[in-house]
Amino acid sequence: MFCYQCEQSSQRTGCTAVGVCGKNPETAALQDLLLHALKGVSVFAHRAAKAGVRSEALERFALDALFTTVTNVNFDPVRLQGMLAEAGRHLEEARRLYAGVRTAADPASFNGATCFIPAATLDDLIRQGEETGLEGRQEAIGADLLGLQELLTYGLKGMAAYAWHVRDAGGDTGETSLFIFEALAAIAPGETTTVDQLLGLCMRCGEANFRVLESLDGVHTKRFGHPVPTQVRLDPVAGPCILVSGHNLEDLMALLEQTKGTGINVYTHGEMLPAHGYPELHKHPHLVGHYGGAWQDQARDFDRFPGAILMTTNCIQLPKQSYFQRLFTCGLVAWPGVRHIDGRDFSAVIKTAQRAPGFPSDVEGKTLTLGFGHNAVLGVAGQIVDAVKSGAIRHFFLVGGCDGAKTGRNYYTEFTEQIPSDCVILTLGCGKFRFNRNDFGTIGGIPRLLDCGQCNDAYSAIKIAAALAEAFGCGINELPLSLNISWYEQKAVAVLLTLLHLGVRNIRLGPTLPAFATPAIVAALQEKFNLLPITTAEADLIDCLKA
Ligand code: FSO
Ligand code: SF4
Repeated sequence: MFCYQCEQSSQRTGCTAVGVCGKNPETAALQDLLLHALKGVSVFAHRAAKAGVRSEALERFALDALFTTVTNVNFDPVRLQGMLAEAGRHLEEARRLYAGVRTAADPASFNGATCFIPAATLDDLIRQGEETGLEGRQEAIGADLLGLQELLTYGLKGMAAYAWHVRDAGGDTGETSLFIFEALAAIAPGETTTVDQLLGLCMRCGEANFRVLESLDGVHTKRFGHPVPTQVRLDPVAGPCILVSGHNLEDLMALLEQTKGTGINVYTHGEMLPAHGYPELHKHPHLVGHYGGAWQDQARDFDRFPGAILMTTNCIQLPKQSYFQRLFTCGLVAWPGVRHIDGRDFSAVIKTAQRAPGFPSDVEGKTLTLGFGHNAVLGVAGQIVDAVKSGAIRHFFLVGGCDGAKTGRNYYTEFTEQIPSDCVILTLGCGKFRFNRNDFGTIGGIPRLLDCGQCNDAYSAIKIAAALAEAFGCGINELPLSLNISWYEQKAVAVLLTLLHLGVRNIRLGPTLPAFATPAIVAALQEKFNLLPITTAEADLIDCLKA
């Protein structure tokens, strides 16, 4: 296997024997094959769409297949086998659609990924997958072109994950899938794309992802109301309990409905924390608080949690035996042997919670305040602008993105701790767990730490920055604003491409630069956007504040 799609990649070059995330070579080969098959589907689906013929089933499949291959989503070879069988059927359908409208090449004259036929057994599928990995492609096109193709692919994966949530919440994602078909068709085996074409597609991916993030904000605020500043309890309440991790607010909503009146208390974990800010979720009195830290703390947190646990999206890790039987997955998340919930019938989760010991007593303790989405922050925009004009607020920092297990990520704790007291920190994503329990105080009643939500809520941070720029009559790059982004997996890649598409410069990206970004790719991004690696908290702060 060879995989370098996330920040955790081994030796900062790529995972070969086994993934640092726990992905084994068999699963890696099946994921590579799924992506290969989707490229084949895309070649025909893109051409058919250009001729005005579309298929909702193919468009859905594009999102499912890409999100499935995001880091820490699906570790289950059997589920991947099922998706590969589906891929074979979708490829037939895409070929048929294209054949019906073609004005150019006969579908039989295509080769490469368009000829994919899923093997009959799991072992043979794995062998097929091994032939589609990155090593062979690197030999064929070189590290720079491969790195750019992968930058695009990971941006598409991240965007597909966000779009999957849009669709799940009732939004329309057809246009997103059409762009995915176009982009994947351009990098299907046998196609030739230049550096400039690939960079162009990456920027268009950022643009498409901006629209996805905007839609996601729209569907979530329509369904659950605009987030409002909310205090969240961080300590347990006596009684049976369910812990909900991941990003899917729809799953949490369904679970809250199904646990009404059962006496079960529901807690958020990891990226689910911002759910408390949404009025339609917060109104449930049995959504009692948040338990634990970010995704990489799950083994410790789940082990100690005395109830059932539901993982709605990434980032799942190898479950410990101590909670294996209390753990459930839903949506696209899968781990071999872990019970999977289809169709949002959470009765098995509820039964497990009822049989588990639950928390013996209330623990009084800390709370934290969140819910600073764009609506809440822009509601006090006048106050913020006045505070900047009077000098009470000197500078804004956006410190957010993903967390991870590496010690180098302490940088973000140190960085925020050293930010002077006349500066405001915007945050989002799971990276905030490095510092969100610290008391940053307020400036003239405005909290110094404004939690905009999940990484899924990057739209809020962008909207706030754009509104500030408008208020000051300048561009985002001229604002007293520094972006210090931590990345881990491919959703962060999609958000980065969106920021670059918007022309945002001087972004600090850490804790390490992507392994797929060759020196030539890094040089290109530095030249165009002055993308910066992190150094030390002290030096980076001085640099941010000197402007
Ligand atoms: Fe984190 Fe995981 Fe939100 Fe990612 S929980 S790392 S970018 O999946 O999604 O920030
Ligand atoms: Fe390694 Fe990350 Fe790929 Fe997992 S997803 S195999 S940790 S590079």
